Formats: sequence, structure tokens, C-alpha cells
Amino acid sequence: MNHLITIGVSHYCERARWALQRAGLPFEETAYAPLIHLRGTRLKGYGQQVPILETRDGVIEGSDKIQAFADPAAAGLDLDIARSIEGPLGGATRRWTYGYLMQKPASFRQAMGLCSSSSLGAKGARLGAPVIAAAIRKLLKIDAAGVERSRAKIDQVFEAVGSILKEQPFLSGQEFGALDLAFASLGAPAVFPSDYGAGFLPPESVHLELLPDAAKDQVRRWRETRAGQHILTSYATHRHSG
Ligand SMILES: N[C@@H](CCC(=O)N[C@@H](CS)C(=O)NCC(=O)O)C(=O)O
Repeated sequence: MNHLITIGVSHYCERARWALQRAGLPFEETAYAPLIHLRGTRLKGYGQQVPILETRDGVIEGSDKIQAFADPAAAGLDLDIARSIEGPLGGATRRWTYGYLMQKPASFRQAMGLCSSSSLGAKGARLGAPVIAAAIRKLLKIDAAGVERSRAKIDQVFEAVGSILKEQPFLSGQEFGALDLAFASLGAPAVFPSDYGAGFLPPESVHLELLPDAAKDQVRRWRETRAGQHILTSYATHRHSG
């Protein structure tokens, strides 16, 4: 059986989870809170980051490679838009969401509790939330200026995606495809779609009320854009836990 190692709420892990489910590839998921995830990565001799997929034939590290394993059409997506989704968008939505979640310690604690697949892990993550927050703040350089730069980057990628979607119904062309799945999952933290994390997270556990008011308004603005609508529709139509 394939074994997916994740940080439960991570959007890179969501991309891998969705791609595997969509391909109908069975897997078991072991999820950890940030920092504690090193037990499932470094301690096993892998790289530091998740998602990691252990298969019968070897280990696959990285959401792009796991998506390509699940769907060969996702391999070598050599388009400008694919490049701006991979690193820049994924990094920006992560920093922006963490930046605001950390302003509400109760929300951050709740999110950390959702990260783990074991109840003991969830309890530890909630207790350790202040330490985890401090480590993430340092690792991802989360400060007001960085969060603002990330907001601007999300705007920029959403605009580029919106221009493509004016010309064609999907980023992948005439049908929902690999690029749409990559964009929807890595852009999801900007619009909070329901069904995020389907099959792992309890339904609607990631919801707008977790965010402070200023961030909720921004999410509503992103939801109204063509790119934001595309993410919401992609989730509503194509995100099933399988
Ligand atoms: N490019 C990688 C990025 C993965 C990534 O940044 N993973 C984060 C989870 S959001 C992680 O493992 N963070 C913990 C760490 O860096 O120690 C991918 O597509 O998988």
C-alpha cells in the first residue's frame, strides 16, 4: 500500500492527496504537525519537506513529483504559468495564511490540531502551538512586509491565471487537468474552498472564521476574481475524496 507522509493542512500535501485520490491510487496517510513532521521525514532518512510518498518501488518526494506519479500528464508542465504556480504561488499563499492565522492564537492552535492523523499528535500540536508558531515565523520569515509581498504575489498570479481563463475554460485547455489541480490546491489558502483536504480533514474544518476580519475581506475579494472562482468551482466539481 502506498504511504503518504504529510503535514495535514499543507496545501502542497493537499495537491498530492488530491492527485492520488483522483487517479484512484489507494494510500494510507500519516500526518504530522510542522516540526513534529521531522519524525516522518528526516528521521527516516528522507529530505525535510512533505509531502513524501512511499511506494512499493521507491520513495517520491515533492508534490510535483507525486502528482506526476499519479497523473503522467502532470510531468514536465513547462509553461510560464506552471512555474509561477509551483514556487511563487505556493510560497505566497502559505506565508499569507500563516501570517494571519498567527494573529489569532486560538485559530493557529486549532489549525495545528488538524495537522496530525493521531489524536495524541493533535493534542501535542495544540499544546506546542506557540513553539511551532515561533519556528514557522523564523523559517518562513513571516513579518508584515513579507505577508504584504505575498498578498501582492497572489494578486499577480491570480491576474495571470484570470487572463488565461478568459480565453479557455481550464488552465489545461478544454478540460480540467493537471494544471488546474495544481493551481486549485496551491491557491486554495487564498479562497478557503469547502472540501479542502477531503478524505483527511473533517468537512468544513478549514473555514473563514479562523481568520481575522481584515483577512476575511481579502479572501472575499479573491473569491470574486476569475481565478478565485476557478478554484472554488474546481473544488465543487472535481474534488472528491474517492
Ligand atoms: N516544492 C515542495 C514544497 C514542499 C513544502 O514546502 N512543504 C512544506 C509543507 S507546506 C514543509 O514540508 N514544510 C516543513 C519544513 O520545511 O520543514 C513540494 O512541492 O512538495
